[in-house]
Amino acid sequence: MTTTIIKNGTIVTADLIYRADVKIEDGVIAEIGPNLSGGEELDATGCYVMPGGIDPHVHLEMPFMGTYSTDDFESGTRAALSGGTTMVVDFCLPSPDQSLLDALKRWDNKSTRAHCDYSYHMAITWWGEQVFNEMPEVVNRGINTFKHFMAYKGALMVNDDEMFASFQRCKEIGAIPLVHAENGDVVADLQRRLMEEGNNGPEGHAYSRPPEVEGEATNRAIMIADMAGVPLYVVHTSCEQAHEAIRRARQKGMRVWGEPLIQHLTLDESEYFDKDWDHSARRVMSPPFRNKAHQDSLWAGLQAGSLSVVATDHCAFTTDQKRTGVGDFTKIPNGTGGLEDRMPMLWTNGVNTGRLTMQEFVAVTATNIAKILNIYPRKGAILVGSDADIVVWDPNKEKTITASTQQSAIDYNVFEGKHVKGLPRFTLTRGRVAVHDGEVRGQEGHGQFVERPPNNPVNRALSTWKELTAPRKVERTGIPASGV
Ligand code: DUC
Ligand code: ZN
Ligand code: ZN
Ligand code: ZN
Repeated sequence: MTTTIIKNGTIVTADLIYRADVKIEDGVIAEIGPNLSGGEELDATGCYVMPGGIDPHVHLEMPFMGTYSTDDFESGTRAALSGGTTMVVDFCLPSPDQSLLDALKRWDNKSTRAHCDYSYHMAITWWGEQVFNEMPEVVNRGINTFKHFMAYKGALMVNDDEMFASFQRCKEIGAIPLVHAENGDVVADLQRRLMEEGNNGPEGHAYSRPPEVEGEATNRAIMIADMAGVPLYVVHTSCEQAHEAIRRARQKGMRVWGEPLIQHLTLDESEYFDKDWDHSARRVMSPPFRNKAHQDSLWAGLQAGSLSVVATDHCAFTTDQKRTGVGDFTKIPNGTGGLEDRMPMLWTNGVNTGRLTMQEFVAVTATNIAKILNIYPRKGAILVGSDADIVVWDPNKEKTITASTQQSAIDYNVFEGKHVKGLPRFTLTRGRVAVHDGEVRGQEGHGQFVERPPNNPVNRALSTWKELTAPRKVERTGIPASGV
């Protein structure tokens, strides 16, 4: 049995701040209290002992836009640990007509290299009887979330009837739907017009995806989720219009969660204008960066609790990969990195500025998502019996972010030159010290798949719509129209 004791630190959870040591036995928290001894000691003097971060939104080695995202489960989870994140949730993406279970096999092969624990969301990339029939087995395999892309027309996008059918299926099987909320039809039309007018540079990407397309799709997904009677998790909420829709739904009593990204909280749309092509293209992601007013809205949402989780959508492409879009912004692979920088950037720009309390920091980086994903208190907690996924956080440790020292495998960093204060002294993944004073000592294959049992909280629908016929049809036509 290996025993480790974190000594002399201050524990910070989503609820409490108190001084205590933490004893870890075989990867699990065994005891919390004063003056513990009897094992390898890690000195946490001057540090906060917090649940390791959970990033619920990453794309590692993802096939996308004609290429694969460059960080895989090896470099991606190494980057995560380096920044204090101890669990990631990736997206399993079946190709058109591919069985969900076959896609899962591919993801299981890729994730064998993970340094920290992980899980997947299953994406609904097409719709049909097979998908409908396989969804319960996906839940049996420990995956209780299904992702729907309302954008990427002609590729990943699902139509509203498909989304409605899938949301209803999610309700039946105890799963929570996720949405990438952008109106894919309008985006495609704006892209075409911009290209026709000769606006083919990276700034065209931002013009083609205004806040309105996100606000519209967020509203639409919320209404459809309400009709289906399911909760809804909205990924990468980037603007006031989407935040407003989420706020309104929550205020009415719906379980709808919004997830701003650290990139949208700290970088703005000026990154796309009057910059060289590479600079802007490296920052092309969907949704794009917004102006300061939208950033203020996201920070306010975290403070007020109308937004629940800070993620990264880590989907890293090299400069060479980005350059496939020279002359046509619609071909620039969408995605930015952030896994390694999420926790230090949020601490620096949230806690150090007074916008977030330390407990709120823990809530939005770990505890809230652990509860939503039904893995609390195994993850996201400092409690006896919880996995020892812990970050020992030194609030006085500083650095300037630069690609030259990052773990990520790409050749730049969107936060290049940003100064952060607040970094891990130690990161522990199930009791194993993976970061020690800034030195990363990963272990490929240490990471394990975390099963997430079904947990669909009853969402009493506000909608007065009732299904006209039951069971509904699985085909793309024949879904009864709303009776309201
Ligand atoms: N947005 C991105 O920027 N990259 C991956 C997928 C997505 O929705
Ligand atoms: Zn997305
Ligand atoms: Zn994503
Ligand atoms: Zn040391």
